[in-house]
Amino acid sequence: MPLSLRPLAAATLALTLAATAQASGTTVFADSFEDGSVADWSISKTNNITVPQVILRTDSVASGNGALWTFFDAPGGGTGAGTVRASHAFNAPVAADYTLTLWARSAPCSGCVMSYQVLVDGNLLTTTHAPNAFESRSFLLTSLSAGEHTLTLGMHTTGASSGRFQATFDDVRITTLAPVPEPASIALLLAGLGVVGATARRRAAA
Ligand SMILES: [Ca+2]
Repeated sequence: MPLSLRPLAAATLALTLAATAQASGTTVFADSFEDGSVADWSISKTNNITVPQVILRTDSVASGNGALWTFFDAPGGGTGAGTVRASHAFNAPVAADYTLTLWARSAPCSGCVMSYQVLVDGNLLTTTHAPNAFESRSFLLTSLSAGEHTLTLGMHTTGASSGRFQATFDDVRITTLAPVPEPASIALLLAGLGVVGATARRRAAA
């Protein structure tokens, strides 16, 4: 190996070792709703819903003592189809495939269909009718770009007459198996590249 390539090889090896250490998977977002608040989730809704609710649920959870509850109460006479959603930002540290897992359920609906919905960056991943029973779901987020993204969870009904229209979520987690370099290994890489640059400058000067 030419002498000038050795520092670069060392830097590459350092990065590879750092990457290998992270290969067991990295969680970039998780919420099990056990901290007693969902105030960090923002609310959105369709125009016909007057009182959207995104609150902590404690009486029906998939695990622990809290879950995210999206719902509205329709007055008698109905509001038609409606949606209430909760959104939260998450950061993807590297461009890669990510996995979103969660538990969700909706509720029965007489004369209509009530579903839970999952969206990432506004793209609908599913609309699922799951009356009365939590189900475990997993979604592959393919080729997510590095940077900030938005996770949205909510309920949708095809037609609300009167009563409560709802969906509940728990144990939300986003992970990736892609190497996510820690700041220390990034510094090591930059230091390695600095050595390469210094070596090249010395050779150019010689
Ligand atoms: Ca929980």
